Parts: sequence; structure tokens; C-alpha cells
Amino acid sequence: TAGLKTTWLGRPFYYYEEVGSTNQVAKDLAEQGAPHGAAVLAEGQTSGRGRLGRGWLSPAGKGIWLSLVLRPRVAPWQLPQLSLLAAVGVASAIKEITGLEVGIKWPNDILSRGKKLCGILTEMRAEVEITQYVILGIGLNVNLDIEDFTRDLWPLATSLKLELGWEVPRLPLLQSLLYHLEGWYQIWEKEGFVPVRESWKKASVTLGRLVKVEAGNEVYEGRAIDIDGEGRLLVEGADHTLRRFTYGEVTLRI
Ligand code: BT5
Repeated sequence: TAGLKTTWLGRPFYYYEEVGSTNQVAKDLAEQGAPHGAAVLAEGQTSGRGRLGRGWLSPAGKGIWLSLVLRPRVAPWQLPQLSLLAAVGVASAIKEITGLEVGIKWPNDILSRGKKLCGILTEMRAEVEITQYVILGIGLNVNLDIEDFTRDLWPLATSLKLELGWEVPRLPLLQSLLYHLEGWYQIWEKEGFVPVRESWKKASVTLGRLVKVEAGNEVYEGRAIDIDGEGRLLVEGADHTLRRFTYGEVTLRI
């Protein structure tokens, strides 16, 4: 924690050589009372998790596999805002350390040239109207080489090293990431979702595009026109009906 540029995020900081999933470790720590701001980082994960039961490739020493324990004093319906906030924070840190401009695909995939650079997994425990804790999991591909990706993943995924052509030092990137996340979190607490939403929209590669949204058994096609005050995606169909999506898989269409 010596090099941390934050006041509360990343304190305490738990560092592991290898875990199954940092989100699981963070969840266990949260259940045992870990405070708001606690962070869990691992060099490698053996069973990194994506959304909806999917996996996350996390080779040792090549990425930032990070989970944060947050205890926001907000109602559960506001929590999707937090994962959009995380995407904005990640984009800010990448820009600061590498100069790379990334795009955000709703809700919170970070892309470079259309390929996935970072994924975010938010898990929470809430009871009725009260949020107990949120685990914000961030998987950022920093120095993965082509060989690190599986054959089916490589056309869809990338790393900062592969985008930039140079090895990116992970420590300054991690420090910057925590710094920007803390900064955005404080803006969100003080001013609400509006400034976060504006910043998210600037980096969005989804808005204005024709999209296909798969949510549950449903597939809906239309133009993504905005995100609302809850972070939901607004899609306008050919018949001008408007649909809002809280979650779902978005495919961008030309
Ligand atoms: C996500 O899920 O994008 C959320 C990923 C969150 C990972 C972090 S790492 C730290 C923390 N601890 C965890 O256990 N998880 C979090 P989703 O949108 O469902 O995307 C998953 C899909 O992305 C997979 O099914 C693969 O197709 C693809 N994928 C897997 N590993 C990848 C990687 N390293 N880079 C890019 N794409 C990947």
C-alpha cells in the first residue's frame, strides 16, 4: 500500500499469488466484515469468473485481476450505476498511463478496436432495500501475448501490450486505476449519476449504433439511443417502440 494514491480505496489491500477467483475471495472477506474500500488482487486466477456463469482467462503475471469491496449507502436499484462508474474509471486510468483511447460497450466492456480489453463483474448482497456490500471485479488484460489467448478467444480479445506494442508496467497502472475509481466514486456520492453518465456516454461505442440485445430468452433489435438515470440501455425498434434493458448481451451491428 506504500505507493497508493488513494485515501480509502485499496485499504486494506490483500495480495495473492494465485486464487480461484478474486471476486470469491472478496465476497468471503466482505462476509467476515471487510470494510468499504478493501481490495483483493491476484497474480493469477485458476477459475476467474465472467457474468452469467462464464469464465475469465487470467494467466499469472499478465493482467490486473482485481476485486473491490464497496459498501455504498444506496438502494439496490442504483447499483448498475456503479459498474458503469467502474468502466469510466478503468478508461481514465488506461488513458493516463498509456495514452490509449478505449471504447465502452454497454454495460461495461472495455474495447480497443472492437476487441475486449477488460471485463467487469459486479456481484452484490442486498436485503430488501438495503445494500450490504458490492463486489466490483475488474479483469484487465495488460501484457497478455497472442499465445496466452485460446484460439476461440483471440479474435475477440486483446491486451494493452498487443494494442500498444510495448509491455505496460502493471504497478503504475494499478495505482492509477484505484486513484481514478476513488475519484469517480466520490463524484458519484456527491453529485450523483449525472457526471458519471456523461463521461460514460463520451466513451460509449454502443450509443447511436444498431444493436441486437439478448436478454434472457428475448432478442431485440434496434438503435441504442441513450442510457437512463439508472444506467439502463434505451433501444428504439424499427416501429419506434422504446425498450429499456437492465442487463443483456449486446451485439453491435453495422
Ligand atoms: C466479464 O464477463 O466481462 C466480467 C469479467 C470479470 C473478470 C474479473 S477478474 C477479477 C474478478 N474476479 C473474477 O473471478 N472475475 C472478475 P462476461 O461479459 O460474461 O465475459 C466473459 C466472456 O469473455 C467469456 O465467456 C469469454 O468469451 C471472454 N473472455 C474470457 N476471458 C477473457 C479475457 N481475459 N479477455 C477477454 N475476453 C475474455
